[in-house]
Amino acid sequence: MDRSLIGNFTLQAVDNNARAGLLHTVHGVIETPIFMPVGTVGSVKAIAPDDLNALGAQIILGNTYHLYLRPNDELIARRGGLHKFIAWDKPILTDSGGFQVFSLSSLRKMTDEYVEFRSHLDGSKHIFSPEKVISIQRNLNSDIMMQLDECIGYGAPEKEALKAVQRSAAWAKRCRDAYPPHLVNEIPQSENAVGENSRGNLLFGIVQGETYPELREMSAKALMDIGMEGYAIGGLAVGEPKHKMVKIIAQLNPLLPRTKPRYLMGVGTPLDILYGIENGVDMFDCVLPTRNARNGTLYTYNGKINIKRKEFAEDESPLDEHCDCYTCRTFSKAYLRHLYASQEILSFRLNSLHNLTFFLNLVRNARKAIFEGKYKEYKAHFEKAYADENE
Ligand code: PRF
Ligand code: ZN
Repeated sequence: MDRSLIGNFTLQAVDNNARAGLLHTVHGVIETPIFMPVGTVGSVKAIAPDDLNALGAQIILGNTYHLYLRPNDELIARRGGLHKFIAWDKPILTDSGGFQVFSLSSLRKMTDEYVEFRSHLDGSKHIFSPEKVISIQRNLNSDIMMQLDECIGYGAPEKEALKAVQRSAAWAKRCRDAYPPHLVNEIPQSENAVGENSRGNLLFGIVQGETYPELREMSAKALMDIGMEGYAIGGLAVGEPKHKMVKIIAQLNPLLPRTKPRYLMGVGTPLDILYGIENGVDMFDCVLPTRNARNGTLYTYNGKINIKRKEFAEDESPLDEHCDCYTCRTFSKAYLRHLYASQEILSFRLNSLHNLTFFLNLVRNARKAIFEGKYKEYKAHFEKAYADENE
């Protein structure tokens, strides 16, 4: 049962299991399904807020782990919060830091109480507890806060996965207690508060359980008993085969409350996103568009290309005939190849603008297709164009 009483999500249309909705936050309403560009340290790499607005980005992601270590959440609070600090007045979601502690820091010590780690920047020692990551995220004033969770890698024995599920559930409860529903319902005095559905900042739980269906179900139910404003699916895209990932998402679809947003963390490729939407997921984030932009891998309507390739040396055509971004409206492939070969900073920027446009259009057009009842046909095109994609 979903105990959360807060009406922060409106389901507008469904097409089979694919959903279109509105997610209400203090800093504005987000149209779902949505892709969230990643701005780990408070900047989407090579892209200014003006550009993000031009691309139609509706929400970006920040990171508790990074922003706590540098420049520190208290400094950001003194600057008026993360929105003001980075000059972005639309919604921000922050990851809780647990996942980054695993992937970036060293010398971790994990107990049921907290995780102790050393900074990847200077080796200094720190502790994240559920209460601490809520305090950091409240200092940042992120619209969507994530619970502290434990994400174990693919291939862990079931006993270990069970322990992580139990620990993550206990931590979800402690995050909820540190940020109870009455605080969510306190509508803050923000000049950006939009509409009567606006609420305070939201807290999302994270479903873990590796690829064990019973553990996934146990994890989802524990979170729903606590009551969250949204439900994330964590612990996927960490090395498991694709069909196992899709199977877990499909399994969770009927279990999670229909009236709350679902967020598939750190996913993914265009096809992963389309499979997620097909199975009831509303929100996605991934570094792929920006990271790949910087190494010359560009997404187009007809598949991925590598701008390095010699065949583009004298190609006058735009990168993607179907794209309306600044890069595609203005420059030839020949010039983009030259900028890349010369390792010009402009190459990062133009390629990132294009790739982000591609991912934002991918979900924007998926939303349109859901309203029209044509999601299956929409997905079919990309299944063909991206048939041999495997990264
Ligand atoms: N937990 C958290 N952040 C995450 C993940 C997770 O499991 C993943 C897994 N794909 C990405 N980011 N807190
Ligand atoms: Zn483009």
